[in-house]
Amino acid sequence: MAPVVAHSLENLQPSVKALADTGVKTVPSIYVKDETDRPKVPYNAFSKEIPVIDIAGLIGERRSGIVADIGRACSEWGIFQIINHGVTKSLTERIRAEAFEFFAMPLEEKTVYAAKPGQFVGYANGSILTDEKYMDWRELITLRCFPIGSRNEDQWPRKPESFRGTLEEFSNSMLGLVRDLLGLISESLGQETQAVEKACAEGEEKVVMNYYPTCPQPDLTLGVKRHKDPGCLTVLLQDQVGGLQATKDDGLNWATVEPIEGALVVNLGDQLHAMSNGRYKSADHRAVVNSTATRMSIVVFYNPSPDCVVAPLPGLVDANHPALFEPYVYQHRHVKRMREHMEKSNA
Ligand SMILES: O=C(O)CCC(=O)C(=O)O
Ligand SMILES: [Fe+2]
Repeated sequence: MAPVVAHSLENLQPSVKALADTGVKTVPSIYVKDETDRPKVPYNAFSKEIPVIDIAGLIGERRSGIVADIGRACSEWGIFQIINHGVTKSLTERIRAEAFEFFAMPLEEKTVYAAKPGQFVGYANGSILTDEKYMDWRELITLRCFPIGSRNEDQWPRKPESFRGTLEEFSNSMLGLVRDLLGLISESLGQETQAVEKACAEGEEKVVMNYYPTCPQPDLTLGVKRHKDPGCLTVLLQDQVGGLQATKDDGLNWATVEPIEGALVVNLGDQLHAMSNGRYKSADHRAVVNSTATRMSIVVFYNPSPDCVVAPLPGLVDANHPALFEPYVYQHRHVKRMREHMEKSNA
């Protein structure tokens, strides 16, 4: 394990963007992954396998077909794309442009928003955790958006000037979409529309912006290591570069999500896997980088409230379908890793 360090200017230097800007020819060893973790499928070998679902006409007669498509995608992949989702192009373009401006700032200016020890929000290089064995080839900023009282507003960038207003607009619009999707997913499980949202208690929304500069040796590293999202539902806005990969056979084959102009990627996290009593997959995914184009993703995470008791939805448990998960408190299970890290960094 690498030692725990603070996200200070000294420790963030050089960030991956600074490395890319200076034209490094080799990847520093801290970014080089173990042989078995390195990507074998390039960032632009796009797959046609991951479902693309048109959700136009949600309230009308198309709804039952959309629900059926979503149910299939959730049980087979745990990841799919949606088009005609109602989040406007002008808003996604604005947030993208402003996030790009943020990452383009000198490291000194970004470090103003650096993650503080023990708090897993704000700006970081590689990972918000600082005790990872290998670093990821990315810079990121994590912004809490909902409930309003949970906002880390001191770390919401003040530059560009319109950033905060755009983030507010984007997170509101995405939260509306997330709620619609949770309704469709609940119905696809044969439950009432509000079932999953209610089961999350007062759900939390955070936005993570990932910036992946070009990398001289993309075969040796990853933008984000293989993982499943710890929360409930994730909606991701990617650009036209490509790099998000998912596997449904435990890493044997990797499918690269094809960038589609105007589409959003939806993936399920561990909490929906548990709430669905194992019927739906938590998407197993990672991001790869490349040597020609900088990539950026803007990711909305919807998680249960920290004190929420997570369990399979009662309507999905009966004599023939015993509960596969004992109830647990969300933060005890999934913030445990963060806690352990926090104890180390406070030591
Ligand atoms: O950038 C991507 O495509 C993936 C990002 C991701 O998986 C995450 O932030 O959890
Ligand atoms: Fe993820």
